[in-house]
Amino acid sequence: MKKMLLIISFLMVIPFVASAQESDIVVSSEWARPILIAGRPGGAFFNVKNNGSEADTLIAASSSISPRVEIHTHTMTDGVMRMSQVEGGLEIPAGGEVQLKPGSYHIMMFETDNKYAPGDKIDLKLQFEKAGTIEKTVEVRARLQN
Ligand SMILES: [Cu+2]
Repeated sequence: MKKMLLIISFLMVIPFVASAQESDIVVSSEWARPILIAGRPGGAFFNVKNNGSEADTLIAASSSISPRVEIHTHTMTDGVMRMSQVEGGLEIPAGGEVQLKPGSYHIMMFETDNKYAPGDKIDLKLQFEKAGTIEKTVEVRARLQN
């Protein structure tokens, strides 16, 4: 019985340590588009709020479902909408918020390992210049829900 209590108290220490490193960057409303065919690129979206007094930058993203994850934006070139990687990362201004959404900034996961339907979960690791790595479990949805 004593041994059991010791194990439980150890387990309770872990979440406490994790929350001690609370950052100024808050990622919310995360979701991803369904991936109908394995190997096809998938898109992930979320809001990033910066509660700090200094700007931060989303410099990289990764996921276990993809060997290549990029931060993208849409730009209009000669009347044609194109996607391209955000150069130098995506800046989140001090006290500001940036929305990643369809037709705008988004996370693109290439060479996906499987197909993903609504209700499935995708892990996403977001690396910020100052806030460090923020891990999210992103739910696959048919469309954006407000
Ligand atoms: Cu893209």
